[in-house]
Amino acid sequence: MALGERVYVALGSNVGDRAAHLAHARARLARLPATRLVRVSGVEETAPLGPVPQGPYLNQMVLLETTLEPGELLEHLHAIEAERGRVRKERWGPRTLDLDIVRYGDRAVRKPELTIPHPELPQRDFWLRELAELDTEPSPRG
Ligand code: A4P
Ligand code: MG
Repeated sequence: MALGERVYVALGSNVGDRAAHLAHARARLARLPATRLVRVSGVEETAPLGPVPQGPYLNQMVLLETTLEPGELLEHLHAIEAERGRVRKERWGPRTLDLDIVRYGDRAVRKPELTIPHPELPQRDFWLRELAELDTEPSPRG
């Protein structure tokens, strides 16, 4: 049974044990209140985007179903980032864990602290690939 909105959350890490940061995020997202972790994309290593010199990222996207409001979900995402020691220094700089809301059902949000759909979506090939992967029905067994 569908539970709330279909929400796509992007995971990114380029500092420390990147795979462990993503695994922590997946485990925590699966345990959020009023939320179900529906599917996860493959993990992909990507060259860093943007003006700041930094190491390569591991990126992944997950599909959630949730009845949380976007602002509530964002608070949970910030808490999970903080658990991995995320420090906000420069925009687009290196980070242990970044959790971005890419899409939230069909909703559009334009607030200073939250823009949905994420404005970088059309520019990020790996996000578009991961979205397509999550939207492809798993092939039937056999
Ligand atoms: N915020 C606004 N909209 C959203 C949203 N849809 N989801 C606000 C999540 N947060 C959103 O973010 C700054 C503020 O954005 C948050 O407090 C939230 O209220 P931040 O995480 O502190 O800073 P940031 O991540 O540096 O900025 P931003 O604009 O989120 O950048 P991105 O898009 O996260 O880009 N290269 C590769 N290969 N892979 C990456 O994943 N990521 C970035 C950061 C740069 N280069 C990368 C990657
Ligand atoms: Mg971010």
